[in-house]
Amino acid sequence: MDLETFSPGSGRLEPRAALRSDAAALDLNGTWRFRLSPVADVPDDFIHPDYDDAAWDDLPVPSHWVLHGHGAPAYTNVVYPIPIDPPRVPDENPTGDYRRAFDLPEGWTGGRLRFEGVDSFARVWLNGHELGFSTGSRLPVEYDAGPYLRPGRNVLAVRVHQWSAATYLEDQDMWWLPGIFRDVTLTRSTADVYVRASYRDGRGTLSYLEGPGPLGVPELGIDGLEPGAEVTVDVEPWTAETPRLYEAVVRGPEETVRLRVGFRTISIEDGVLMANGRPLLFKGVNRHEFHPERGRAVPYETMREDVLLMKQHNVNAVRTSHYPPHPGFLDLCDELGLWVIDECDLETHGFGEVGWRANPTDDPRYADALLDRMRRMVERDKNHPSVIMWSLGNEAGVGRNLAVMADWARERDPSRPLHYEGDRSCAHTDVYSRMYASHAEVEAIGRREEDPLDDPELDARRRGMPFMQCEYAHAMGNGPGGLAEYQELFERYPRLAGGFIWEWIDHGLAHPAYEYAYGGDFGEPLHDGNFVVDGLVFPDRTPSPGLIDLKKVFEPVRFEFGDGVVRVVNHYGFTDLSHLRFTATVQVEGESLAELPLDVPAAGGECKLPELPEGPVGERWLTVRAVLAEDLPWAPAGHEVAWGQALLARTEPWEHVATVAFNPVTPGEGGELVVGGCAFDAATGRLVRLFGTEVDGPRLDLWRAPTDNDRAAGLEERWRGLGLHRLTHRVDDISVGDELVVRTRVAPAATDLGMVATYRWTFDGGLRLLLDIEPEGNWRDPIPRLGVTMSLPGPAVDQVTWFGLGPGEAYPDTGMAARMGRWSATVESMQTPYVYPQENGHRADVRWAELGGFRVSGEPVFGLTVRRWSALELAAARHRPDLVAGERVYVHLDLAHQGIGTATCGPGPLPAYDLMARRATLRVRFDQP
Ligand code: IPT
Repeated sequence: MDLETFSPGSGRLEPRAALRSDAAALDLNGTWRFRLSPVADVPDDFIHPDYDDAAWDDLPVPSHWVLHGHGAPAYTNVVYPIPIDPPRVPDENPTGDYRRAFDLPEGWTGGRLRFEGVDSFARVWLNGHELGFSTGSRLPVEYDAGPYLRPGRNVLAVRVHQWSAATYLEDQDMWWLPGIFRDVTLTRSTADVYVRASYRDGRGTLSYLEGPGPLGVPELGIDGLEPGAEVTVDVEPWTAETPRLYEAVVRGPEETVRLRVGFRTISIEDGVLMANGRPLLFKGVNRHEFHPERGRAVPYETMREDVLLMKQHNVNAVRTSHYPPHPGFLDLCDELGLWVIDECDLETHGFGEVGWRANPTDDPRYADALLDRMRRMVERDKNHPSVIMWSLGNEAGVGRNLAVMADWARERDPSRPLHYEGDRSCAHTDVYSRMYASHAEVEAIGRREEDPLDDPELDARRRGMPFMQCEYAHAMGNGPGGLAEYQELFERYPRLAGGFIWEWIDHGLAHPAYEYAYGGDFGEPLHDGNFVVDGLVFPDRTPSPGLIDLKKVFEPVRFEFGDGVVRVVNHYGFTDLSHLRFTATVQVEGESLAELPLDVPAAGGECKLPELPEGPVGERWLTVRAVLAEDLPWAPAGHEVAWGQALLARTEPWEHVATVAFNPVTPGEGGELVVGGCAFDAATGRLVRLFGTEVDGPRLDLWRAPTDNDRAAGLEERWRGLGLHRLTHRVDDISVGDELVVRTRVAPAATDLGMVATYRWTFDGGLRLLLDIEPEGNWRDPIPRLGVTMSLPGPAVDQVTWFGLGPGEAYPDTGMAARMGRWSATVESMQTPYVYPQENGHRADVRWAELGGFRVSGEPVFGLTVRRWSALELAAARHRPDLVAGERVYVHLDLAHQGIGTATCGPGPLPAYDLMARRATLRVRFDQP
């Protein structure tokens, strides 16, 4: 067989919609027999029904063979793992032979073999007869099995090659995972149905374009609608917020087909993207299909979990990066409500490495294959109300085959705009889409002040288009930072239709030693490391802080506080607030005093706050929350949708601490200076005992374990270059009087940059530290952090309770989800387990914290991080299991941290979040709890 053919397949039936039919179907998923060969050129005697496969292995279908002990997965982002020489492929071409015997039910005749997805080149035989071959891994294919089916036992044989001419079209940033990874069925369904359901001002028009018989929608009184006919009736519209579906039934001569119809109209008016006549703002994510054990063979329950998690985190849109998903996913989007950009299975990114020479996108020999992919996607998914845009593909450069795809799609489905990011001229699209544009550029585009294209006609056309970021805010590791500022722009300029975060899930594969593996962990000679671990949820779908922040930033309800009032602003696009219940809670020092219901009109608006009770003295915060009033299909009643906080009364710093007579520091035994239960080493001035507990530090510290974003921004290199991870400390002066003053100079070797750090200790029942920091020399680069680190014996700290922002981590440009309150956590649970370990777990704006044997309070606040390993150990770790609790517990008390940004792809932190070396004073006080 010619693997190097440009042809997308042979023997295949015309593509058609994924439908629910009552026609008989045989599920051919399950245990197949399997054999892997390292090369493509293997005898094909296995196709015979009587071939003895006893020596083969079992393999589940759907699955990827590399995740079942045959070969290994490999990860590359842009680069091809094979030489770029289209359409040629290497002789080393992992080839999986599959066999499956099945019994045909009594009386069964005819049928189609349907494969929902095979990665990558599949050749199929039934009872020794060849049915054909196919490419297009994430697209369905059907063969007519009828002529070769026989009563009783049948044997299906499939040969799957990993590499073929089609490989050049599938260079998405993901694991290379071959195999029959989606469902296989023998079905007697042959029907295709095409409906279009539009909406305008309370009326829905159902156009029944194609189908095998009359169509009815009983709920709407529609009956006997013939193909080619159209009807307009009163309906409720479909939106992602109100996913109203109507069940339609098509009665054909051979089968009855059911589909769910949603009425909605997508349009572009004056350069604004609209749904049902109202502006549509994408609060989206890019979703790859991924499961840590199963790769892209994602179980239905997992797809459902994705949709539920998205809905619960205020996400309203998905781009199916970078291929059509399992059809079941789109059913879930219809049902639970998500706007979908359905993307074709096309990416040729690696040609960018060779100046786009021989890019298939511009090679007429590949035209059929590209058109075939577009057709199979559109035909399969054309009836989904959730699908509101077609995307031609991702990162496939420019070329004439884009026109072939676009022209056909416009003709076949004029109702959906076309998307493609890779061609800046937008010659073939209806929306202007970019990825990772900076805030400044997004703003310029919002004002229609972007740099012009060379071609004035194309420029004028593009300037009239809505703008979206198909990818922005790269969620790799700690981050992304800058979300709130993007959202603010999207909401300010009508031209901006929002965007899609890159990306939904970390593609970390479950691994016995590493917990989660990334590129290189399977010995791949060429790989892109942990760039595949860049999601809003961890591989097991635990939300990362990035997703929690995103939920806050995407909130559909906002609260603005005034004197005795709160203004509730509805940010939904299509619904009012009647499905929500509102409450107001008052907390003093994080302890709830009262929770009162709040009456909010369905349209939102200004509400008087209820009489708030008197209570103990302390910092008082008001929290207003919007929760679901009743169960919805995607979350139970009580689920929090939005919240806001306002400070009602502050306390003077340290006012709650009783002042006692000042105690002078006195010389103790063994060269110690003793005060209360605390002691300092007389020679170094270093605190060695804190209320009876041995302690090392606090000492000035500037280092943090670089984040992926720090690395990508070039900061790690500069920080290491400066030596900020290896500071030396020199004591210049110690004076003991009313206070203990220790003057030090802290600096890395090999530079004249340094910081003069002066510690002033006093004791008044509590131990009070005033640390003055003054940079010396010409500090140019942002520094990682500014604060102190101290360590104590591990068992000294277990549970941490703090009053400040929480419960999760927060950095200058992240942590929008952190709210003021009193929080408690074990040291273990204060760690954010990024798959690639890095700085994490910083709690911001902490007023005070209790850590077992002592309490630390700030004047007014400090940042708190507590770990069972040092920042150096954290920086050295490569996988989660590398982090092992040591004998010490490290407590970092910070004045400031460098921003996070999203430089792994996109801009670094906005300038306001750069931490420059500066004169600063840290004030903290330690007390016995
Ligand atoms: C962009 C890709 O479209 C996406 O698949 C992913 O690789 C992402 O980057 C980074 O994780 S392309 C890049 C050149 C901006």
